[in-house]
Amino acid sequence: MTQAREVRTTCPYCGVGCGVLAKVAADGAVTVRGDPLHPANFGRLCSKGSALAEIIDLDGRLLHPEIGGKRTNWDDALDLVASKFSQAIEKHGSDSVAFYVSGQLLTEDYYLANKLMKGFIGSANIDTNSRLCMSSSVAGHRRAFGSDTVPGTYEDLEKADLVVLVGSNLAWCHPVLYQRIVAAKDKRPGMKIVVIDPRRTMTADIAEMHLAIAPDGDVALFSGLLGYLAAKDRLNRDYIAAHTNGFDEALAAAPSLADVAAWTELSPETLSAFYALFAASEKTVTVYSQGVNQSVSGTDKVNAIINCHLATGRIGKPGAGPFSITGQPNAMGGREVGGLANMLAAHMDIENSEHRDRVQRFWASPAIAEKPGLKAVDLFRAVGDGRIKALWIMATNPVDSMPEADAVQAALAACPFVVVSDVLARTDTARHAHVRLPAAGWGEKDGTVTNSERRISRQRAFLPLPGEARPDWRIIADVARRMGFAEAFDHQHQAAVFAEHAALSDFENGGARDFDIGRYAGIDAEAYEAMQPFQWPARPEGRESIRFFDNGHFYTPDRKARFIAVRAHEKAAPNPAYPLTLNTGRIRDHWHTMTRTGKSPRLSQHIAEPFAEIHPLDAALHGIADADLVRLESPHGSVVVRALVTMRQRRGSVFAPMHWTDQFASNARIDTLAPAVVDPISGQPASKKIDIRMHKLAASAFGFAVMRERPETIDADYWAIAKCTSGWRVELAFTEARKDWVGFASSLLQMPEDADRLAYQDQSAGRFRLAAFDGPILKGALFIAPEPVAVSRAWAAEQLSATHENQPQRFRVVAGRAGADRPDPGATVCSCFSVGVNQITAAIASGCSTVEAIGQTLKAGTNCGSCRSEIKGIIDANRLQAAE
Ligand SMILES: Nc1nc2c(c(=O)[nH]1)N[C@H]1C(S)=C(S)[C@@H](COP(=O)(O)OP(=O)(O)OC[C@H]3O[C@@H](n4cnc5c(=O)[nH]c(N)nc54)[C@H](O)[C@@H]3O)O[C@H]1N2
Ligand SMILES: Nc1nc2c(c(=O)[nH]1)N[C@H]1C(S)=C(S)[C@@H](COP(=O)(O)OP(=O)(O)OC[C@H]3O[C@@H](n4cnc5c(=O)[nH]c(N)nc54)[C@H](O)[C@@H]3O)O[C@H]1N2
Ligand code: SF4
Ligand SMILES: [Mo]
Repeated sequence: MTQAREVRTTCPYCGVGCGVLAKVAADGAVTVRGDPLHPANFGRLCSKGSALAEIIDLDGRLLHPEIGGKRTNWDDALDLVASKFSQAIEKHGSDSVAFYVSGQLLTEDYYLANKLMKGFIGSANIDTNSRLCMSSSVAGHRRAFGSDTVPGTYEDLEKADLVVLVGSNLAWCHPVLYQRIVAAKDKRPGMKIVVIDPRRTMTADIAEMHLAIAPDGDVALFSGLLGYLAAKDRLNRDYIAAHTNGFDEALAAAPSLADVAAWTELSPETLSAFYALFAASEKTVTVYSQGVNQSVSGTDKVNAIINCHLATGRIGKPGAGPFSITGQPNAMGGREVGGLANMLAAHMDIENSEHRDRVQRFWASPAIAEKPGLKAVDLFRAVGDGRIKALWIMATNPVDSMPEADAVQAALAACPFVVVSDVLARTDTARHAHVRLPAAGWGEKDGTVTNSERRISRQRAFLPLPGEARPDWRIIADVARRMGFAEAFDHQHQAAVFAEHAALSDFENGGARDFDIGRYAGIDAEAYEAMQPFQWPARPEGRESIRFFDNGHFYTPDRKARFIAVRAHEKAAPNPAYPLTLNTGRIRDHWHTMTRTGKSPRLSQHIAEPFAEIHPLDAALHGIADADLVRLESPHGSVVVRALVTMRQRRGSVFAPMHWTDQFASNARIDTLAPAVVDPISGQPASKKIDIRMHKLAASAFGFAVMRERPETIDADYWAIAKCTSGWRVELAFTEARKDWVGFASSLLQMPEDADRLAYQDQSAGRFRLAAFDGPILKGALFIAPEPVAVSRAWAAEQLSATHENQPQRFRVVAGRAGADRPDPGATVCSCFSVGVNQITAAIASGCSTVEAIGQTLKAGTNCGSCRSEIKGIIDANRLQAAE
């Protein structure tokens, strides 16, 4: 019998980069826990990290290479990919092919993809989903620092007296980092938090100040702050003189307080209070992510923030600095290898002939890209108009995540040759592939990732490779060899790829480039296996500071940082045809296009349906009530989602998550609405400010169903499906009521003719209920009503796991009612222990008045802690109710 073993690895989700201990029991069962020794998380994990064992099953996996949708062998698939790419290059030139890659590749995969395209194919047509994610931060860093450097480290968030979170929903998107701030604030209650976000997110619940800024008011806000700091004499003149250029021009661009107020729609009092707090807090960290990056003024927002830190000398010091926090597990690794179309490898510049020459000599390559390649939006346009003849997509799902997603879909459908490497067989993108290559997933592959604080950690395999899946780096090297580049891609082990990457970072560096991990240039397989997490720089000689720029020493020609004179754009006139602003983003328990979190019953319970957060006044104006279905429309497309009416939303704005795809809902791909409008400097799409209109979808019937097997197709005008413990749960709506509900139920529940069923129908009232049993096992149940169905979702889903021996128990299912002995837990709040809102409310009623007390009574919030702010929200809401 095999022995149980525990493997040190890293979480494959967000850029916090938490260490994970994955334990494989003797019987093969996998459990995970946080690695207490990892410096990113010290043992903590969030809800997504805690549920990692639920997503490693082989359900839906792509396990064999496919050509034209048919299984084939690796040799044929690789030969075809290599020959199609070679032919296109020969016939149409090297710019007629492209790679579209991902911040979810490991550094070794990414390094080889970039090397193949830029050094051997000789084009820079490799771009990445990081274009949609933090390219504005990269551009802002390069403008200010001359390099793409993140100056600080996580510890700074704990040491700061003031943490300003701009366009970051840290509580849901970087939960462990958020927990670290919460813990620091508990210890040092004087610490202040400011959240700048148009909507009141869960993150705002720990904030002293929430500035509900008008969309894209950030340039005006921070430019105004620079003016305030100068006016109040709070500048660090020594730092400005010694280490920077361009201060006067930047200051001259600062707007008046009145202008800032007009731009941000914040009162002068609120602005002054924030400015005074910033001015007074020497130890300030400004954290920012997508509310800053994903904007037409994204790069300017980044520089407006950095300007304020340079002007006060608050950079690279313990507890002080601007901090761009990355989304994906290896967004930073991608930047290090130069995976963006406008970068070279190892933080070198494609426009710099010396750099190009250096990289080419190091690679001993036949070619080197001479100019930047196509950025994501332009790249898919070039696919659409036929300029790109062969495209290889790795570890990303652009048919769901790119703006003008329907145009991207059409472009893929028209492209002569599309290759998709993915772990799943069915994604909205893989559907359009001529060749599908089965990639090894998390837990099966070995490599490195770099987190937001420049810390490089190992991901380690603890599972065998399933089917014929292979690690991405190996697939890329196999194709490169077949294209005639055998010598440069003869790596036998991922350690050899990492060693080469490390050697390039140190090659003719001599302190001229920030990214240097030369200490690892000679690493062998054994040392690589034992590698501990480390932060760069890791130069061959000696140890050095883990922070950058405290003493200047920027990477510009004169070693000084650059202030950038940024001005707020003219405010666009409202668009009467599309009067609302759609803001898009994330929820706590789902990851992007749900290819992994959608497999987890626990994570699928927190929010099981696509939705739109709408302000109560906007809802009233549109005749929309909570739980109605609404259609959101832009000139590019339309979606149907559930209305969530909430005061957390700003008037005039609607928020919808980016997660739902055609695999999980009838019509909820949010990027079909987004125009492909980008920041002119970074090329990053403006995913947070989309002109839309909205109306209520008149439904004649609503439905809810649970079933053991996922139906092949769902014949309803609206549906959304989510995994639950023993099957699936589905929300339904119909514009016209049906006559034959039994027929509908038969196909939805995949009910055999002779199934044992109980049904109830009131045709005139539009009500129908049916439950089908296989012995004591519930096969499925369907509930139809003229209004949104009021059955407890958690209870109904649980019935799939329960046994129903006798008739009263079966009747209860049809009645949609729990017995008095089984109270309805309500919507899941704590995913780790499956605790619902009703259970928490009951505990509050019986005397629990703190998050800790709830934890002691129900365990809720005591594992990953991601739901603690929601629990606090429920306690506060109950307190308010009691006071009324
Ligand atoms: N649970 C979960 N966590 C994730 C991910 C996930 O899919 N799910 N994805 C990861 C990835 S790749 C990324 S990039 C990160 C993203 O992490 P975040 O950037 O924190 O997440 P978002 O929800 O995209 O957007 C953040 C906030 O920006 C606000 N915002 C919108 N417009 C503006 C504006 O004009 N100004 C300001 N100041 N704020 C604005 C939005 O209201 C939103 O609350 O999350 C990572 N972590
Ligand atoms: N409207 C709107 N759109 C957005 C955003 C937004 O906020 N709003 N955010 C943008 C941002 S920040 C991001 S990062 C993107 C994310 O968008 P995507 O990158 O498109 O989303 P994912 O679902 O993470 O796609 C990853 C794919 O890789 C596969 N995969 C997982 N592991 C591996 C592996 O090891 N190898 C290979 N080959 N494949 C693997 C998964 O199955 C999945 O199909 O979305 C962007 N789009
Ligand atoms: S915060 Fe959560 S999702 Fe992010 S790395 Fe840590 S465990 Fe993974
Ligand atoms: Mo991202």
